Amino acid sequence: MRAVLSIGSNMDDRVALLRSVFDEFAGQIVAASPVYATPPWGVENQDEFLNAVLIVEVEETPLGLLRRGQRLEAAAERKRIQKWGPRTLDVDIVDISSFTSTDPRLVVPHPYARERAFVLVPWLAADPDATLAGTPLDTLIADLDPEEVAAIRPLGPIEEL
Ligand code: A4P
Ligand code: MG
Repeated sequence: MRAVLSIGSNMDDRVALLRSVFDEFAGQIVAASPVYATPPWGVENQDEFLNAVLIVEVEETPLGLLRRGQRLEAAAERKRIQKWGPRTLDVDIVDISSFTSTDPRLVVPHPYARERAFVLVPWLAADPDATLAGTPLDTLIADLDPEEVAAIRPLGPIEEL
């Protein structure tokens, strides 16, 4: 099963926390975006995020993959204090090939993906041919606020940070 993961951090050692996800999926990563610095979305009065997108090929079920991400969040001592608020590590499943779900435990495609430059811009970098529910990513990005898109700033590949 091929899945698109969006990972983000705006607390503690952000690069090390993102790296923990790259390490977890080592050998299963089909493509990865650079790491981007991104302004906080949703709740704006919090620190800048680092974000990246990984495309992984894994054996487990979608819920198994969700649990794997949640184990990484737990290892990062992630606390759920505020929706869209500060976090050490967030691992979201953005999309899974040939799979959709409206189960609240796992909504796929991720309901906010199409509104989030911090997801779409890295995803396009990782996979220029990607589509979300049939729409090419560059079309979705063209519908976003250009200032929001311009604020997504590439820092470089995780190996170089
Ligand atoms: N869940 C359902 N669908 C999914 C899915 N596709 N992937 C459930 C992952 N989880 C999914 O998530 C709450 C529940 O969603 C989980 O129990 C899971 O079963 P959570 O991560 O505990 O809650 P949350 O993160 O506080 O809320 P939410 O709405 O998931 O926040 P988001 O959407 O993750 O947004 N700004 C920038 N620049 N960069 C960011 O990375 N991230 C957020 C968090 C806000 N602003 C940001 C960023
Ligand atoms: Mg989340």
